[in-house]
Amino acid sequence: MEYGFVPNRHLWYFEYYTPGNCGIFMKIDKMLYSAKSKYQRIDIFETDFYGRVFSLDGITMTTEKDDFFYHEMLVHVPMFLHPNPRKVLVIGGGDGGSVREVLKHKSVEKVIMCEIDEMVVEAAKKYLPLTASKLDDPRVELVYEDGSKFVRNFKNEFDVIIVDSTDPTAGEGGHLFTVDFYKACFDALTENGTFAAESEDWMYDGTWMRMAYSRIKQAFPVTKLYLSFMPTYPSGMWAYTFASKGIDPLKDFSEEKVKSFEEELKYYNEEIHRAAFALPTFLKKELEQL
Ligand code: AAT
Repeated sequence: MEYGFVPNRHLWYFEYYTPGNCGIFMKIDKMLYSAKSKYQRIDIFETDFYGRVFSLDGITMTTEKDDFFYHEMLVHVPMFLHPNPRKVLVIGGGDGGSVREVLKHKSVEKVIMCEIDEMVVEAAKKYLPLTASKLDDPRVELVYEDGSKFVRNFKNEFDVIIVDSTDPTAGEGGHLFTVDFYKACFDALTENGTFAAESEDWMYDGTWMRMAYSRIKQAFPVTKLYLSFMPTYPSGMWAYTFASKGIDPLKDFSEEKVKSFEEELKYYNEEIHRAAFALPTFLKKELEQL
């Protein structure tokens, strides 16, 4: 590993956080892929510290070092809360990390991943093999369409819906942050249906975090925000919203089910599940007002 700041001999990646005057940077060891799709600029590069990094329009989506923090927390919370998830819809998530986690649950017979940008999926399969490892599994169906339109084709169909979307301000992500979209997700879920959506961070994108939560609340009777560490996303503290037609994320949670899970999990466990729903006082107060 090379220490020290020698800017002229290297390529550097800078992600600017909202409102644009601070952020994160990394030294690029090798560019693996750069392209402009119809929707966004896609970059995948090798770094010494974070492993391979996938970025869209200069915003970090996945790094090999911490992809499990985000994907495990987004996926296993709604998956473990459903009594028997068989059919799952992932919206966005083109790198494949969410699908990989969904398929750790043996009850799953089918996962549809609706990603708007086929070029993201093709690039992930080629350059992010650890994250995209399950995209060719026979239980997976890939659909290339705007998820906010696709979900409207279904009523009472999916046991779990996972929204692994870009920020509302980036690419086509905004469609996945509307009340109409969340209502369509509600309709597409079965009676015991559970739902989770990435919901930004309090520090830099608090307006969107509150917006996502309050809009999901307009569509679902049970809506709870939860948090996890996510080192390479803005502020390192990431928010997600769990929602359901009736299942409560704490009262209906079975610790035994998690303890007896046979697949390897690196972040999520039964204690983390409960702890993730414990919110700091300032955040609790803010959400009570919404
Ligand atoms: N799991 C990786 C993390 C992501 S990727 C989000 C994906 O959502 C992208 O591949 C993008 O192309 C896709 N996407 C964006 N809009 C839509 C849409 N309307 N329909 C379907 N897919 C869409 C998310 C990282 C979170 C950001 C952290 N700051």
